[in-house]
Amino acid sequence: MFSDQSFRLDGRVALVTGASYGIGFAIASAYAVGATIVFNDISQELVDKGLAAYQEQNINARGFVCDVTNEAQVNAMIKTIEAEVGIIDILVNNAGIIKRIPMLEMSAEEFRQVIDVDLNAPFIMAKAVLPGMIKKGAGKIINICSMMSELGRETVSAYAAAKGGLKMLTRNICSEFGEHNIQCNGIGPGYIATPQTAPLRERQADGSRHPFDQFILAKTPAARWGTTEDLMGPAVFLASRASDFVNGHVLYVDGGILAYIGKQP
Ligand code: NAP
Ligand code: GCO
Repeated sequence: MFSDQSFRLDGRVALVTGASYGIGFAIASAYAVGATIVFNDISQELVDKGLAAYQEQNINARGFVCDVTNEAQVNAMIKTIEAEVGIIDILVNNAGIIKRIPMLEMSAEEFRQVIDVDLNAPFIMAKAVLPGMIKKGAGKIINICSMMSELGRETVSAYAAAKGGLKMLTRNICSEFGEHNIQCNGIGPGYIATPQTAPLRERQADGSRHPFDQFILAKTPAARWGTTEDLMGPAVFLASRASDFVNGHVLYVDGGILAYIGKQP
């Protein structure tokens, strides 16, 4: 039966990767209204920074140092979480990197590094949590995709390849595990003001907006950059019972970019 409880996450265990700050931190903070929060990041320094930030919001989060590309580290972390916190109900694959390098200048090694964090790691993470979810008969996996799951752009070949692949991994996890009452969906953030996009928003020497900043404002019907708060409601929806029949979908939270041809001259 539908009620206001349908959107609540009480009693759930949510693991958000790379969630010391930025989009992951915002999503975990939204989940903390009902769920127990666990996060990881790549270094102790970042985990400590994250723990302090959660504490400031009165959120009692557990933080782990874990490189999401390292299968042994991931499996050890999941084993500890399952033993000490509980089976993971909600996994958000948020950790990601970008390298903005023109394709002809990009080395194969640089390309591989992006694919490793943005595509191979969500596979490793999902593989580690799925057995627990199958045992429980329920689970939510949310992959943080991108505009680049749909669109290309100069300098982001590896990122676009990885995020396009992540969209298809999302559909495949849905296909393979839907019968276990496991939903795997993506969120495709538009251009969100975080440290990852700070170089694209830097003010020019004369105080004017960066040309890329102006380009994004013109491409976005909402005429602004997104905030990390903009992702909270969609992330809660996809983690909650209200979305139990939504599977293999990417929810674009982009202020309308994908619907828009761009400002007419
Ligand atoms: P971000 O700077 O990309 O934050 C990601 C976090 O993941 C950082 O703490 C990062 O650590 C961590 N991380 C990187 N590699 C890792 C690894 N191997 N193992 C564990 N953690 C690792 O900031 P964000 O902008 O909040 O991005 C979050 C996600 O949203 C990413 O997947 C990104 O691609 C996606 N996204 C962002 C936007 C946007 O406009 N900002 C739009 C669409 C999608 P370091 O700080 O050391 O790198
Ligand atoms: C870029 C940006 C994007 C965004 C985001 C868009 O250089 O074009 O960094 O890739 O971060 O992923 O959805």
